[in-house]
Parts: sequence; structure tokens; C-alpha cells
Amino acid sequence: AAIGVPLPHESAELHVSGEARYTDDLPELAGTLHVALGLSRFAHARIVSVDLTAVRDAPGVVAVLTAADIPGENNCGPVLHDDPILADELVQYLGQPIFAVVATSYELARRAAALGKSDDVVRYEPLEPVLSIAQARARQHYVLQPQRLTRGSPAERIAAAPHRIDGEFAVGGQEQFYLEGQVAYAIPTERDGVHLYSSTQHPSEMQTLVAHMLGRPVHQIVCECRRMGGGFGGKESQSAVFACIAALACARLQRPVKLRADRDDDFLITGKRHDALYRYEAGYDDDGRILGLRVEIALRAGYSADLSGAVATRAVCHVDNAYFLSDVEIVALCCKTNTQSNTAFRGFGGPQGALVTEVIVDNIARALGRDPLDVRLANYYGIGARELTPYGQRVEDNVLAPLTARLLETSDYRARREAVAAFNASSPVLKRGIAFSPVKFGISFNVQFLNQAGALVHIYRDGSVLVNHGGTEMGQGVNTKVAQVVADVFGLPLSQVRVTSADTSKVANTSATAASTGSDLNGKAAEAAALTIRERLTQVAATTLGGQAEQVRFEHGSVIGEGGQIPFAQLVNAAYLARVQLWSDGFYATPKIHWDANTMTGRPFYYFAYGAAVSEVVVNTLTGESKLLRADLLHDVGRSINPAIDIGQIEGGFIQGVGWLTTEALWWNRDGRLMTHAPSTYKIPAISDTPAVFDVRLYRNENAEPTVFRSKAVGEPPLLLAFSVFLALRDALAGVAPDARHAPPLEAPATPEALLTALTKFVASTGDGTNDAAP
Ligand code: MTE
Ligand code: LUZ
Ligand code: MOS
Repeated sequence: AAIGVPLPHESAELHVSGEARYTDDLPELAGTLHVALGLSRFAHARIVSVDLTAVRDAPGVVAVLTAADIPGENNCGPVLHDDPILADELVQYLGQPIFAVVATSYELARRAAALGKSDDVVRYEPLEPVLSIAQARARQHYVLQPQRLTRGSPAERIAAAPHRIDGEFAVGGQEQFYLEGQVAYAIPTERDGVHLYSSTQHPSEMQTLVAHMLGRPVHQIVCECRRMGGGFGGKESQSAVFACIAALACARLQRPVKLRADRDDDFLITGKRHDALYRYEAGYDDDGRILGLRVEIALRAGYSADLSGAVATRAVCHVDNAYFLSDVEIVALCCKTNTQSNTAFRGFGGPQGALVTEVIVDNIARALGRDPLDVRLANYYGIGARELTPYGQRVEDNVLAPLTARLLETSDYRARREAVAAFNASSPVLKRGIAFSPVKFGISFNVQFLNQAGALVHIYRDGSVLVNHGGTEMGQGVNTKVAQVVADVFGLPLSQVRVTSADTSKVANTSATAASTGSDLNGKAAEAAALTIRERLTQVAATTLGGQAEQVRFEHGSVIGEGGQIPFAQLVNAAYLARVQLWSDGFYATPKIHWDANTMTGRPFYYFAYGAAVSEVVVNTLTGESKLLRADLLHDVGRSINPAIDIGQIEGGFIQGVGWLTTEALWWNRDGRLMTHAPSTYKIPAISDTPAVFDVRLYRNENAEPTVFRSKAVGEPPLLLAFSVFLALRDALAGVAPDARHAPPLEAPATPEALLTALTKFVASTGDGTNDAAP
């Protein structure tokens, strides 16, 4: 009964009233100490000497810790062990933590850490930094080996094609900008234990890294997270440096220690979405159908591997997006630069993979003088041989054709495209643009073993239910959905089910809540646990009520059998008295998936999520300012467990994607210092950036695979719907010279500066001086 209902988020009232407790809101224990970090002032340098006397002597300072204080492994990297917790001898980016000041207050810790900026504290011998993707690529400076996926004979097909294009393209990175910054609070427990509260998407990894750092067995560490104020991928691996340093200080001083990063430090220390530089070459026919495609994606990994390998693989597996590519070569490079180590961000490389193809298709359409929509449709996956992705997985559950037809109808795309052309013909300064873009997004971690989850369900004698599962709540609603699943199994109202903090002492060896799989995996695990208990209760009910066990139903807080009915709580108590186990674990591992990393083939995804968008923008060609006027989104979440949460995820993902592609620009100066490190210089979307007309709908569908209640993951895929806004901006610029047979050279993010630069080049290349507005 709880499934498919647009119930509010389980913490909605707490969120809006300010009562929801985040890690920094936990009551502090007496004697709690606070940490501030001393950061590298060079992007690449040898540390010649460190003299922390002045920092140690500052008021309130209890200890100053360096790499030498780490008893176990000095690493917080998730894959390769190439991420020092505190830098020792070598610094590899400007902002890298070198020492940790532990003081009696947050203020005093920060003041003391600031003394570390003096030239007398840390002496450096500067080395030459590599600061751009282009530089790293030219030197073949990589954190991991290049990845290559080839099918068919792309070079031959391109050479033989009736038309061909080639080019380069660039997209910027993106800061996660979770509203709650990185924070950890570590409390010493008896016999060398640590209880760590961490704002993290990955409690099990925080637990493990802390144990390795301290040189202790994992069972001495507990990591707990009730909720995050957003993670967006930025707390999948990179909560670790904060968790480790708080735990290190806690273990050494045997005092509770909190580390809450200042927003500017958070920006300087942590990695972001990978920016990318592309080279491509395509051959196509008169209808714009791609016959051969070669793409190279050079990603900025930053100074260490972090999750870049998996990000690159997801990028490779999303170059196709919605399109069948018969003959294709895709290469992904993880370029090593002396900047922050880039990491997960909503979409995890998928957006970077798919965007370049959307730009290529757009360029093809403009070269042919056709509506880009029609070229997209001509390239859609089809049936039979046209179902095969470059990596060999069949697209069996494709709903893009009917979904697209429905969206074109509700958005009135064709008529509005004519209206836009008419508007532009009589508007010299303001130009409008409209674009359609589709999304196909693969669901599952592309690292097979991560696709597992566990849960623990308890029923107490009063009939109230407590659920613990391996997922973490970051605002996305996983706890609400999992509670709905359990409530539905027992026929209970949602108020009867409470979900507790993620806690490594309850469910062990959890995966990160990531890859949009939180509800899929943990929902199934919790369902399994609940079904085990329900099976036992069913036997008790049959005995108590009389009749067949097969006829017993759990509905509206009651248990109904052939011989009568009984309130759920009463049955539970009867089961207890009959010595029936009223709690159970549950486990789930995603079936069917496999992957061969050498050939880059297999079935990496259990299924695909689909969506499409139509966006309309207006650009001021004198100032470069732009505005999103209207967006129509139609997205497939299978059979929705909670339509209110799903719509919220689609809206939020889309707007976050719009920020990435329009206003959010990261800029490092020539020393490698990130200059956009606060909201004053880094612009995320505000509520006023929401389009006046924002039509967001769920596509009526059910998952072809037996996922939890046939729902689909929703967290990441809608971010890619924002492509439509970027493409609409290109369309608006094209409105300056509608007969040009090439696309405006707009790169992302399409800031006012980028729009003006592209406009200038575009006007020059058309050789058309008729536009008075052109700068
Ligand atoms: N929604 C909110 N409100 N806050 C977040 O941090 N993270 C996104 C998405 N939606 C996020 C969010 C990312 S990157 C992922 S992978 C998924 O939520 C993770 O949660 P799920 O797997 O339970 O959907
Ligand atoms: N793969 C993936 C991963 O597809 N998404 C992820 O978030 C992820 N995280 C770690 C390792 N592989
Ligand atoms: Mo999301 S980028 O998989 O945390």
C-alpha cells in the first residue's frame, strides 16, 4: 500500500524546521578538540623542512600532527594506494594537507593553522607543475593506463563515408558543492576503539581506511552516518582524508576530535567532476546517420587515481548515449595533473562520455542543414543488430521511441521550433534557441563486486519496525523508499517503520551509496529480510487464526486469514511468546552482470534508465547573458516507489546539470591555485535559475528486470537531461546566421564569456556582416 504513493521524505519536516541532525549538530562530548589543516602552498614541490614550533606555541593548540604521527598506512586512496593522508616529502597539488592542528576550539585551530602560511614553517623546493589536460596528454602523463574500446573498422568506415567531420571540444569540471561540507567527529572507545561519525557515502570504506591508518583490525572501528547534507559523489571516497585525520587525532590524544572543513579549504582540498578535452572524427550519410566514429576523451584525473579508472570506464560506456554506433573507437585517458584528485560526481563520467556525441550529432545536423532532432532520431538504437552497444550489451528495454514521441507532443517541439525561428528573424539582439536531447544511462556499478547490499530488520513486541541497511541518506530519499518497501511487505503505515543511521557495526562490508543503486540494492536486501520475517509470521497467523498459510494477507495494519483477522502488533507479540525470531538479515547481489576490463565488453549494466528533454533559452548577443525559459522533461523511473521523491530527483539532477554546463566555471591561476573556491566566485544555480515553465513528468513504465517493485534508479540519469540546455544555447547562437552550414563553436560551461567568444568566432567564420549585434 505504501508503494507508488508520493509520500514526503522521511525527514522532510526535520529538514525544513532545522531539527534534522547532521554530523556537526551532534551534541559535543566534554573535552572535544577541533582540527584545522595546514595546506600546501605549491602545486608541485619537494618539502625541504617543516618547523611547526610557532604553530605548536599558538594559543589553544594541543597537538600538531604530521605524516610521521601515522602509525599504520599513510593512505586514504580508494583503489591505488597513492593518496597520502598527510603529505610527506612531496606535495602534488596546491591545497594538499601537510599538517593538522588540534586545538581547544575551531577558531583557535584555524588561527594556528594560518600561521603555517609563513615561509618559516614549511620550506619548499618548487618543481615544475603540470596544470592542464593538454600538457599532461602531450607528455603521456597518466595516473592509469589508457582505456580503449574498438568495434568494427571505424577508420575505414569514416574514410569511405559520404561526409565526414572532425574537431575538438572541451567541457569543464564541477564542484559537488554539497551544502553540508566535509566533516568527521571521532570519539575514543575502550580497548583502542574509535567511533567515527562521518558525513560519508561510504561508511565501510571510512572504517577500513581508518583501521589501516591506525594499524588496527577493522572491528575496532565503527563508522556511523545518519544523513548527509548532500554528497553528489563528493563523499564517496573523499570524505576519507577528513575521517582519517579526525580519527588519527582522536586515537593519539584519546579525546573526542572534530574536523569540519571550512568551505574554502573544502574546495581547495577535494576533487571535483573531471573536466575533459575531446578529439573526434566521424563519417556519416546524407541523413546524418553515423557510419564510423572515433573519440578520444582526455580526463583530468588530478594528482592521484582515486576513482578515475571507473569514471573513465563509465565515460567510455556512455559515448553511445541513445545511438547505435556500428563502427567505433573510444579511448579514455586519465591525465595526471598537479591539481585536486578528481572524483565521483553525479553521473560518474557518463555525462562526459555522452556529451561529446550529442555535440557531434548537433554538428552533423548543422552541416546538413537539418533539424538536429531528426538526426538524433535517425541514429537511435533500433532492433536486431541495431540493439548492440559498442561494449556488447544488448539494449533490450529501450523505450526511447515512444518516450520521445510523447515528449515532442507535450512540449510542442515542432511548432515552437518554427516560433523560435520567427522570433529570431525579427530580433537583432535577443536570440532564442530550442533543443531536444535524449538520455540512456546504464544502472549498476561498473565494478561488479560492488553490486551487493545487506539489511537488518527488527520487529519489536509492540509491532514497531526498525530497519538498518547498507545505504546512506544524502537527501535522495533512500531511507524513505526502503521504509516504504518494508512497510508494504508488512501492510503497515509508513509511520510504523523507522530507518536508523548507516552503521558499520550493524551491516558489514557495505558498498558506497553511489551509481544510483542505493534503493535498488538496499531496497531488495531489506525486502528479503522483511519477507523472511513475514514468512515466519504467516505460519503463526495460520495457527492462531486457523486456515491455510497461503491465504494469509498483511494489510492496513492487520493480518487477515481464513479464520479471521488480528492486529499486526498482537500477532507479533503472539509470535514472540511462541519464541519465533522477529528479526532477520537480508542480502542482495545484482544478477546477470559481468565485465571484461581487457576487451571492455560484457554486460556492465543490469538495465538502462531513459529520459528526454526539450529546453528553450534566450541569449543576449550583446552581453552574453542567457536565460532558460522553459524545460519539458520526461523521465523513466520504471514503476515509481515514490513519485514525489522521483520528481524531486529529476528536477534537482537537471538543474545541477544546467549549472555544470552554464555557470559553474573552475579556474586555476598559473601557479595552480584554484581561484574559484567560494560561492563568491563559483556560481551554482539559484532558485531564480529554474525556468518559468518547468514541466517534469514520469514516463509510465515498469522495469523489464525484476528490480524492487519493478522500479528504476533515478539519482544520476536526469543530470544528462541538461544537455538540452547547452544544445539550445548553441541553437540560439546559430540564430545569428541561420544559413551557416556549421555549428557555433561553443564549449562548456556556456558562461557569458564563453557565449560571446563563440559568437565572435562564429560570426567571423560565416563571413556574414549582417548581424549588427555581433561584437
Ligand atoms: N540527491 C540529493 N538530494 N543529494 C545527493 O547528494 N546524490 C546523487 C543522487 N541524488 C544526491 C542526490 C548521486 S551522485 C547519487 S549516485 C545518488 O543520489 C545516490 O543515491 P541513490 O543511489 O540512493 O539514488
Ligand atoms: N562505478 C560506477 C563505480 O559505475 N559508479 C560508481 O559510483 C563507482 N564507484 C566506485 C567504483 N566504481
Ligand atoms: Mo554518485 S556520483 O555515484 O555518488
